[in-house]
Amino acid sequence: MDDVTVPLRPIALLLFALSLAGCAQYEAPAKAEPAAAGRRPNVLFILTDDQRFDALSCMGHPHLKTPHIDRLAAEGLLFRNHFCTTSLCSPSRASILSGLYARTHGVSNNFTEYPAGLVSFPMRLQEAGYETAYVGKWHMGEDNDEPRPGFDHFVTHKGQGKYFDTEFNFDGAERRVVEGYYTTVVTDMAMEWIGARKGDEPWLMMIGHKAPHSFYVPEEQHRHAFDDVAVDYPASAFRLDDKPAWFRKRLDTWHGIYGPLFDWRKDFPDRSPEGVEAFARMVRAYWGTLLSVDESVGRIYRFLEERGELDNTLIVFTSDNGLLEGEHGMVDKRTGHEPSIRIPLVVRYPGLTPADRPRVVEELTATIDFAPSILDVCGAPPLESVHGASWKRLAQGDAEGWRQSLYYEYDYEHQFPYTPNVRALRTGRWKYIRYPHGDGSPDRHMAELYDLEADPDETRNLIADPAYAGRVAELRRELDAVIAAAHDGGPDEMPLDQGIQSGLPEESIR
Ligand SMILES: [Ca+2]
Repeated sequence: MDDVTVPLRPIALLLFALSLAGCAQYEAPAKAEPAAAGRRPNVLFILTDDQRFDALSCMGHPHLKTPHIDRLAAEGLLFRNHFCTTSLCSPSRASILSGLYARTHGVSNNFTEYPAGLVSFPMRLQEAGYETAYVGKWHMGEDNDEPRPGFDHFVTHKGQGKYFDTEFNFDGAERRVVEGYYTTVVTDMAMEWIGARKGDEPWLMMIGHKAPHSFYVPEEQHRHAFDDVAVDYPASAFRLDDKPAWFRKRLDTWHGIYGPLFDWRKDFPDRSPEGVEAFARMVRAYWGTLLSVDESVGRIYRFLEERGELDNTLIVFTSDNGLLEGEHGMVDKRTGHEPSIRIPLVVRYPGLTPADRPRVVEELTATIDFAPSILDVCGAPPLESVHGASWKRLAQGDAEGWRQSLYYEYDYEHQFPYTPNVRALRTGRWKYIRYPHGDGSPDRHMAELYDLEADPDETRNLIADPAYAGRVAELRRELDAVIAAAHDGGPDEMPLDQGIQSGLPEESIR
């Protein structure tokens, strides 16, 4: 086990987080503090839904232009190696709020409420005197649109919401259909609430976008933005010989490239070469929804600037999980592969990094780091126990002793039987993925090993190569240790893997 692998020891990590918070309270303000030093920053947390790490022009996307999000990065921090610890909406959202892995917070699927007694970072900020609000997709508790603890103002809807004309519940007092495009509507609501603040107390605004979640519907002006871009199935979709057999079983399903593609293909499965056109239309529509998100970021940036609050606001732009766009023959997420687990993170706050001195962070960071980081930056009391760590010091150039590996977990869902149980370890260079059956018996699916330095697209599975047997054994030992620590020594319980199924999910939960 590596000495500098922070997440392996929750108690040491807790002490570490406490010591950081202690420093934040007593240290002299850094030179980079804005003029309003001493005043705690506002927090604007912008959460997109299913945005993969490279769906930003500042992360190198060849077609999608996101100048407003890029500007945040150019004036702040671009985290290039940021990950979710479970690639699924509700579990990941609960990890963002709590700083805990899914197994510990207990939201292991999309049908579970955030636990009533579990403290979140918004609750801590509210206790510390922040005015707090949440607007948009919450999605922990499929049929519940009522207000949740920790927020003075709470506007959400049941389930996934719709790209147009969603019915929102306003503070539990009124349900009303708000006409218009979802991204614009939640942006308006957020600015209205921020605009009503009198400036006496700092505020937290969390915006939960629907975009770019399926079923992708771009705004009218962006509907044809990518019509001229040629889109093909990725090469990795046709290199499945050294991959686990379940990849091939997924190909024709709801989550495979030959399946219905979130209704972009009407006749399926379709393995014909012409079938790629439906796939191309789907991918272009996904990009199109993100153009509106970028415009939303630009509107709020200007709004904060006009209010004189831009430089005293910690702006966080991120997503709950990534998305496979045909890699390995897959669509959707849930798996341990890079497009599924790696997500965007852009942060702007001159109190961390002056706007004329932007910084790129290469260290491995994760959803479980948000709660400790935001509380640390705001000088609020930390949560008692978290699996994540504060990246405040990374933002200031101190990476000493930072984690060298990340744990990834996903539990098989009988409602979406297209991905096995997943337990994986991602280091700077290596990724090891295994698929436990769920009853403690030997794994029945082939595991995977990738050298991400030589093969960032995970095209060559090295698991069966005897030259890597020692590497596999080492990564397996570390994964077991991380799992034991993440579960506080308890058993790693998970559902039984009932295999890849071909049926479609229930219509109401798609
Ligand atoms: Ca999501």
